[in-house]
Amino acid sequence: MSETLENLLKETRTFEPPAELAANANVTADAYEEAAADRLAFWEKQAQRLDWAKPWEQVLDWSNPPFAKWFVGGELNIAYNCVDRHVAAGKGDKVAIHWVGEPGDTRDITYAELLKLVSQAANTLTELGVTAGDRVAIYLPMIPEAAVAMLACARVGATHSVVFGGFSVDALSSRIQDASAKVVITADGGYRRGKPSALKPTVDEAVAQSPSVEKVLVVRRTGEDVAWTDKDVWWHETVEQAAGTHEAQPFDAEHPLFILYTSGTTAKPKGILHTTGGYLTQTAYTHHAVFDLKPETDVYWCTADIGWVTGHSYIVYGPLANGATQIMYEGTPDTPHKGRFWEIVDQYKVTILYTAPTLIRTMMKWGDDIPAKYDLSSLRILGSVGEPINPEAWMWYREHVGHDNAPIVDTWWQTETGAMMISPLPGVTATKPGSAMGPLPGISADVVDDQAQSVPNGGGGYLVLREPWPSMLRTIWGDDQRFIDTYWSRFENMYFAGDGAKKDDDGAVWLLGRVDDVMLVSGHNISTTEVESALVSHPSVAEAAVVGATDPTTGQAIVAFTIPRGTTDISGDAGEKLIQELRNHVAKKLGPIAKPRQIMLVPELPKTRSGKIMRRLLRDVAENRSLGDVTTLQDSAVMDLISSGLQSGK
Ligand code: 6R9
Repeated sequence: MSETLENLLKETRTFEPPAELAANANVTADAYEEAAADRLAFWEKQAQRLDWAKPWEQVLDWSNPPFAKWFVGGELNIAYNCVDRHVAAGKGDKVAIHWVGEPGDTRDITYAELLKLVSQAANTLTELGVTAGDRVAIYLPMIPEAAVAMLACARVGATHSVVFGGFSVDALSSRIQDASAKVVITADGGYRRGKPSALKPTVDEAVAQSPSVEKVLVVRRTGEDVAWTDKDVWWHETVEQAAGTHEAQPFDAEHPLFILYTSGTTAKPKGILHTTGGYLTQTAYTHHAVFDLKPETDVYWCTADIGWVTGHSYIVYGPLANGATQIMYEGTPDTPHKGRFWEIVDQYKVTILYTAPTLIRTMMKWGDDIPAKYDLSSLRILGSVGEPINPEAWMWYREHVGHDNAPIVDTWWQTETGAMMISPLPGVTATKPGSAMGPLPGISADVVDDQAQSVPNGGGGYLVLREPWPSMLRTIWGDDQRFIDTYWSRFENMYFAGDGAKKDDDGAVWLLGRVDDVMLVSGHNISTTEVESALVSHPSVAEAAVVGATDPTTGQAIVAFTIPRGTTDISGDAGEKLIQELRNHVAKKLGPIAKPRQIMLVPELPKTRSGKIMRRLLRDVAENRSLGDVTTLQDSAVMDLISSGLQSGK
């Protein structure tokens, strides 16, 4: 990139933590000082949140960068830490998971029940021939068995690879093959949008292409008919019949815990490898610190899918290591009605909610009256993850969900980082709408320019991490060289995150989207995020996605795809008038350089299963190309919807 990112958007609003929360917060400002004084001693202290079977000899071995070893020589069992030890501490009757099925069925699972389920599943995996170091693929809907399966793998030392239920045969089989998975755990199907949605046929096809698979363990969820092969065994005929006790063995702190494939926008997906001790230390610590979790009184809900890293770190490992009581929801937010999320918050008196900007913008689109119908007063902390949260979406979240006082923690991290890296602390940080604020204690994040120099306040550039952190990826599965090339070669001795960022005048960090998405307009680097945020700040706009399309005069020109808010009239001339108004609105907010060449009003945007906008596909539309790889798209019909809307001139 020729010059660093323009610094367009200014935000002056700030929100102090509520006094009572600050007074009782798990983590105070001292944590920053403590970590700054001695980063390794700080992480060593956090590791003591866990039960270790054998203590470590060295906190960090960084003698062969970028290959880190944390808590060298230490041994622990992850499932023991997430389940057994809470039962041993007398908390067996505490609910671990309030599960809510989409059709309305529910299950409350205590820690004692979870221990039995995980032990049974561990015994079954052992019986199926799974031993420590083997890989197991998990392709399940959001049912408790998904968490049980992950914990059972961890318990026996098998490395799990969770694949989003709903990914195609190709996506599933390439992931199974890349990891040479021995067993696949799946279900007949799950419920989505009010109907059973089959999973088993996809698995059958994928397994037929994957010679490494010896057994397929199948949970019965929908009860629909499924084809059966000689590799298949039913969960209810094995796990549910297995012995309910299992002795957990400790594993090395660097034992491989899981592989998770990043969406892979172009080439082959990358199998991000995480290990045991450092990963659990940082997920548990950040869950405790950023959500201020009080395990005895809080009801925590992370709305992510288990197939996304957020589900791994903040549904399964972090919360369970901390002995939390949490909600797990199977379905979509609008089934059977658009108030479903708020109904669950109201019914279970959820105190901490962790969701994604895409969901918040969708709720904005559906209208303020929907959350207003429910009692959301139990909510005391709101989290956001997955994309930059536009300032107006942040304000909406605060006003309509957080009753104008629950702090919002905008948490920046990646599959690769394993746990949160940049976020406010709810009892410490005065927050600004749209900013993830600053690195957490023990984390060295920075923004640098092309020459790897730290930018001053007010400057923009690339987000980097200067020091190794406990939950960092250890490599790309089977491809150390790609690990080095992708993350450690852009700048010397720094991890390159691939995100653009800026520091404002107070030093707060603003994430600006993926560097690959940055637009170069007449020699200026303009971030997609800032233009999108400017569009979303217009009262008629619910969501926006912006891309740079080739342009003969400006190099690239800004093309925006915009979803109008629920009640906006866009018929006939009104649509054209709105488009002109929006172009002027952006120019006024950000300056004439950022004025979109073209704005299209669309009903939907293409998103990944974790809710990220796939700008690459929109670029294809904007440049009149045929669409690239759509296998990670949540709903493939969306692109037809967008293209047909465009052709008919809407
Ligand atoms: C956890 C997760 C990682 C990418 C990351 C960045 C974007 C995530 C964000 C955010 C701005 C935040 N991202 N959280 N951008 N603010 N709070 O999302 O992991 O699916 O691997 O995506 O998501 O671009 O680089 P993953």
